[in-house]
Amino acid sequence: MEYKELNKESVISYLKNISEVMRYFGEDELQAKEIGDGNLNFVYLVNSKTNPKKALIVKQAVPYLRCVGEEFALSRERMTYEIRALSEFKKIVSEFVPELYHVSEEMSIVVMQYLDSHIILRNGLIKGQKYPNLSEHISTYLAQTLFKTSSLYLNSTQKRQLIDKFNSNTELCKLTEDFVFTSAFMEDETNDASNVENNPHAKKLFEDMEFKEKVLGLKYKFMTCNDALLHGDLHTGSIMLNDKETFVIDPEFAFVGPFGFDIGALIANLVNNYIHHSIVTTDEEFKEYLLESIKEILELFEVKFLKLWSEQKDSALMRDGFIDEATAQKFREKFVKNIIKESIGFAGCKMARRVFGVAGVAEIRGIEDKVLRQKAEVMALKISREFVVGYESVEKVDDILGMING
Ligand code: ADP
Ligand code: SR1
Ligand code: MG
Repeated sequence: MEYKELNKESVISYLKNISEVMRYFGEDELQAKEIGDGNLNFVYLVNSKTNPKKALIVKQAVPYLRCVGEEFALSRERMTYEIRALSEFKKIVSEFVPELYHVSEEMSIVVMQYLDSHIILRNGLIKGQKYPNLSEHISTYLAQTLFKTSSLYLNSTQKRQLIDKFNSNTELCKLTEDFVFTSAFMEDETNDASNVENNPHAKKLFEDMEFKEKVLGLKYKFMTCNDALLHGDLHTGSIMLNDKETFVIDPEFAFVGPFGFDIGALIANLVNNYIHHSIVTTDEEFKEYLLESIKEILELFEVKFLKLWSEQKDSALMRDGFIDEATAQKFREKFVKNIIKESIGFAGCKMARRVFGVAGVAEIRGIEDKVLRQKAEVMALKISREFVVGYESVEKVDDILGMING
């Protein structure tokens, strides 16, 4: 079918021709509304008029960047990578990926399970909601997806095929190169002009050569490392959950990149939330919960990743019998420590880009009181600087907590 941009009326006619979807809805009359709150795409909630709980999500990419407008062209091929990544991750961690009902690369569409009792993690955390399974679930997600798409698990052919399948996601990789590693740290027309102008903190950041030199090193890793298949945009807006279940959505930025990038994205966004609660609610107990969650996620990730690795005898990297077990153990432990270090460098870039860059986060840019917002921005810049300049000296998870509340 030739590509057509849908709206809340035509999405229903489109679905009427999709047998897997109509099997789900039966003869029910359907209604649709657009509920997208992301930066890039359109998301429709389609449900039965008589039984509104019978519902599916239709997500369609349009040939531009939604948060900027039609003048910022962006090819809709990004949905092809989202479809591929959802399918790939479904094979590895099916419990954390929504059910897919229909996908179409031609229409840049995915129809998936409606997560009706789940909330976007960012929104839950802003309200001070704690999630008892978050650390356990997300550390499993990270360990499984990163390990099982890497050369530590796959054989050489499988790994190269994975790179071929994902690393032509050039436009979205370029968006990250530009918006996460570059424009937010210099004068650029895409920045949040109302805030940058005459702002001494922006001037200081843009002139901070020690920080920017480290950012260049991290950007280079992002551009050249082929460690594992990444989600590519694993902020707290890409996780939907409740007390029992956790789902990871929106992997359109997927590509085979550095191990630390997804972990860093998550940590950055948890720290942004910590900053929100430090400045806006001053809820000490919740701040403690956030720090505890960061610690748990990183420590559980290390344990789970190492366990998966110790059980894998042969891979693209390792041949059984190549080294003795004690040497292998030492190699693995050092390797995982490096992933954690690197993730903190990426976390720093990810935090700092949200201060003056085109896309802010609700925790900071959403603060209405200007004085409080600036306090939050200064705190974000201070922590992100600690992360970016100091990530190579991180030895243990407590060093990271020290950088956050130091
Ligand atoms: P974008 O690619 O534009 O960032 P997202 O995939 O993040 O779009 O989706 C935007 C919003 O749509 C999410 O923040 C969430 O509120 C809603 N959404 C997306 N997928 C689902 C789903 N499977 N179930 C319920 N809501 C969803
Ligand atoms: C214009 S950049 C938009 C941002 O939104 C996505 O969620 C990514 O984080 C991207 O950098
Ligand atoms: Mg998104």
